[in-house]
Amino acid sequence: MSLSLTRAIVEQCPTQLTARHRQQFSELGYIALAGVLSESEVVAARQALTELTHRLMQAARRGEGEVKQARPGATLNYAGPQVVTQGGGCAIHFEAGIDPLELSDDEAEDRFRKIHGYQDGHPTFQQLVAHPRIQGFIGDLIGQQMLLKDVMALSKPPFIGSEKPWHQDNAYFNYLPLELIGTAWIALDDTTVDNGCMHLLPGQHTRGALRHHHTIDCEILADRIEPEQAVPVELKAGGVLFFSAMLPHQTPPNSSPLRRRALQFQYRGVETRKVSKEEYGKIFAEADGTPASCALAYETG
Ligand SMILES: O=C(O)CCC(=O)C(=O)O
Repeated sequence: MSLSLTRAIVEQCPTQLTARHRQQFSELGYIALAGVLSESEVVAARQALTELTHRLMQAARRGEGEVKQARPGATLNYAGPQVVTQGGGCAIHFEAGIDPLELSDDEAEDRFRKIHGYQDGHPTFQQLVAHPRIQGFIGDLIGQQMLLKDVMALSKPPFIGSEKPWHQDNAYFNYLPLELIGTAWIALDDTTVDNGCMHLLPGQHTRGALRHHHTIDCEILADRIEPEQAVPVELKAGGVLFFSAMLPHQTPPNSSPLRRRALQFQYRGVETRKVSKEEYGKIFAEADGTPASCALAYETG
C-alpha cells in the first residue's frame, strides 16, 4: 500500500468492512470513511452537543458545578478554565482568557474547546458510542470486541481554535497491549486544512512508542517525526476516521471563519488490561527503554 500520498484515502462508508479495510488499517494505521453517519444523525449529534452544553452551563450558574481555573503557570492548551459538573463526571474546557460564567448558553456552545466524560449525558451519545458503524467497525479493525474508554467533543472555534500537537493517543493512556486500542474521530462539521482537520503520518504506527514532552500539550519530540510527510484527512460532516492509538496525528489551529466540531470516542479491546505507571513505562518506551509518555519521560529526565 502506497505511503507517498498527499491526501488521506477517504472512501464511502460500506455496509460492512472487508479484508481490504483491515489490510489498510494494519499497514497505514487508519481508514477514513465518508457518510458513516446520516445527515439526520449528524443533526441529532449537534443538537445533543448544544443541549448538553446549555444544561451544564445552566447547572454551573446555579452553583451545581465548579469553574476550575488553570493551574498557575499553565500555558496554551492547559491555560483555559474548565466548568466541571458536580461529581466531576463531565468537564467543559475553554480557551484561555474566557470567563465561562460571563457567556450566554449559545456563546458557551460556540466557544468551548473540549468536553469530556459526556457519554451518559444524552441518549444520542449513548447510542452513538455503541453505533454498529462506530464501535462495531473499530472492533472489526482491531480484531476484537471493544469497550469504551474515553469520549471527547473537540471544537475549534473560528480563528481561536488552537493546535493539537503531534502525539500518539497511547501517550495519554495506561492500557496494554498497545495495539488493541483505537480511536473513532467523527466529523460534525466539514473539516478542512483551514479549519483544523486531522493530519496523520500514515504507516508510522508501526514505529513503536515515540518519546513525548510537554509543549502546547503532550507532543512527540520534533526530531522523532517528519511532519512534511503528513497527510490531511478532510472529511465532510458525518465522516469518521478510525485510527490506531499508536499512529502519530495532529490538528492545526482553525484559521478560518468556520467552526470545526468533532466527537472522539476511544475504545480498548476486551483483552486489554490497565497497568501501573511503572509497568506502562517499560512497554510504552523508546528502543533504548526510555519511557515515552509525557509524564513518564519527564520523571526520568
Ligand atoms: O480534534 C482534534 O483537534 C484533535 C483531537 C486529538 O487528536 C486528541 O484529542 O487526541
